[in-house]
Amino acid sequence: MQTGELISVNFDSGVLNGAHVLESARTLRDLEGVFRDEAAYRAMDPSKVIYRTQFFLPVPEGLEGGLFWGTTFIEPGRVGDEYFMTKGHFHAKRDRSEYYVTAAGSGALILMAEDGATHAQFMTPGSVHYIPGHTAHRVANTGDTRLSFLACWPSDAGHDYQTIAEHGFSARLRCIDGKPELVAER
Ligand code: S6P
Ligand code: ZN
Repeated sequence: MQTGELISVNFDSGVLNGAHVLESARTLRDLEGVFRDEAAYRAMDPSKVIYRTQFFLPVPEGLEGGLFWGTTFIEPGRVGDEYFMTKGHFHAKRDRSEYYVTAAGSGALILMAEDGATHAQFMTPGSVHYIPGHTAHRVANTGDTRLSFLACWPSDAGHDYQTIAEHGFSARLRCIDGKPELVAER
C-alpha cells in the first residue's frame, strides 16, 4: 500500500501532524490597521502571537484541481472591544470556495459578499461552514479559550489581502455588554 504524504489531524485540538506540515504565525505587529481601536492596539505587546496556522500543501500553490488542508489556532483576547481575529481575505481567484470545520473553542465566521453585505455564523466544535466563492472570510475568537478550525480550499484559490487592507469589512464583531455583536461600519 502506498501511503503518500500521510498527515493526521487531532479532532479535539485541530493539531496536524506529519513531516510535511508547514507552520506560520501572525503577531499583533502583522495586524496593523486591522483593529478599529488604534490606542488599544498601540498599548499592547506587538510581538504577541494572535494566531498560528498549520498547512498541508500536497501540490504546488496555483495548481488547478488540487486541494489544500490546514488548521488555524486563534488565541482568546481582544483589542479594545474587538475580538482577536484573522486578517481575512477574498480568494485571488474570486470564484474559489472553501470549507471550515470547528475543532475547539467558540467564535464567529464573518462573511462579506462583494457588494459589502456581511453576516456572521457562530462556530462551535463540530460546526461545518461552507464559504462560497466571491466571499471574504475572517474568523474571530469570541471565547475564553483557543479557537481551532480546520480548512480545506483549492490549491489555485490564492489570497487577496489587499482589498481588505484598503476597504476593510463593512461590519465588525464587537464585544458589547459582554456579548459578540456584528456592528455595521458605514
Ligand atoms: C485559506 C484559509 C485559512 C486562512 C487562515 C488565516 O484560504 O482561509 O487557512 O488562511 O485562517 O487567515 P488569513 O486571513 O490570515 O489568511
Ligand atoms: Zn480562504
